[in-house]
Amino acid sequence: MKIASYQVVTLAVPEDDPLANMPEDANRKRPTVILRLRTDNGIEGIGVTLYGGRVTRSLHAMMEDLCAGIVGEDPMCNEALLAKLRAGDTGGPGGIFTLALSAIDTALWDIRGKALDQPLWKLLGGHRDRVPTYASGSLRRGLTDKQTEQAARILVQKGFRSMKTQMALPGDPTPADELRRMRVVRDAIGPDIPLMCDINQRWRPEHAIDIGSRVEQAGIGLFWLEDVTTADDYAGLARVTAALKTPVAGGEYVWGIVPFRHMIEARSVDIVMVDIARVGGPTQWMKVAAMAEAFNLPIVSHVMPEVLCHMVAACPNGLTVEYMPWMLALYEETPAIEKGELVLPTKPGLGLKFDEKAIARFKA
Ligand code: SMN
Ligand code: MG
Repeated sequence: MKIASYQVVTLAVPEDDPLANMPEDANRKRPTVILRLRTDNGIEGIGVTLYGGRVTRSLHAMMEDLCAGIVGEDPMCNEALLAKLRAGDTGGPGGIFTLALSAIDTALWDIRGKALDQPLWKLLGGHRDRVPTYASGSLRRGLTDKQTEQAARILVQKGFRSMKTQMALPGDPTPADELRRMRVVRDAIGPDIPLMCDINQRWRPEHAIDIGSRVEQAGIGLFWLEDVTTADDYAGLARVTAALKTPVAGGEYVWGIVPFRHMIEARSVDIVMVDIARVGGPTQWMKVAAMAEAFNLPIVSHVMPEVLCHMVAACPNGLTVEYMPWMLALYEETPAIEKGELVLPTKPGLGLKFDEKAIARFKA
């Protein structure tokens, strides 16, 4: 089997909120680049990447140039192909190079699954066929307290058994403002729903310790506090992690696998979060999972649950999948949620098929 051809398409996917229907601006669009990688025996593997922002045209071109370099190669040899693409002057190791590589590696794994007639989660380790999931993307810091309360109630009504909100509110919030927002969410969802909270690197370490402690003292009960400060301030993160009882999660913002070594060695986080696009695809994601396992740390996914459910289900330390629904509309069907758990597909590869009508509608 050989890679025969490829097609790259840039999409503009609406920034809606399919879970609670509480968008900040549904007219805003998220640039997304999709890849179809085809083999000489008729298999098509798919991959998706994002975060190109204003340089999405460059990301698109990067993906085409990289794919051109693997035509004629064996798609089952991910490591050899990734090494070939990394060699020479390719603009790596981070940035749009890695975002493009991630989609290519995903498509290669999809091809492998289809060639072997096995779902990806089994090929990667097959630890379990269901994984816990939590609602994400709805309880954003930009909403008012009232909107947040409504959205939280909707998520509970929809059957989500775990969800994520945000602090570091817009403007110049006092610690009391931050605490008020957390009370709004906790009161809306009741005492029993695990609640995560994302800071998206917006606090100083001392700020995180102050507000994190107040949230603890108020009995809000957080399942984790995420990206409390600058993602590569490993010592600063470790200070917060040591000071709080609340588990600290982080990792979505760093590139490749090496920063995880530093983060884990410094005990910067209690829960390792890995973004598939920034780490460079499923091959690299699984390496970080193994690193975390060796340090007795759980691993969690970031965005694209329809893809990441495979990786979290594959490894023994997979904790939960972020149900960030941004990309669900790209596919004919995505994994169902039953009793708060994602049901892993039995179809080969990713088990996903692009919805061609949606793809045509979103074409940039
Ligand atoms: C997040 C950040 C960037 C893109 C999507 C989502 C957020 C999360 O940090 O964890 O959901
Ligand atoms: Mg986050």
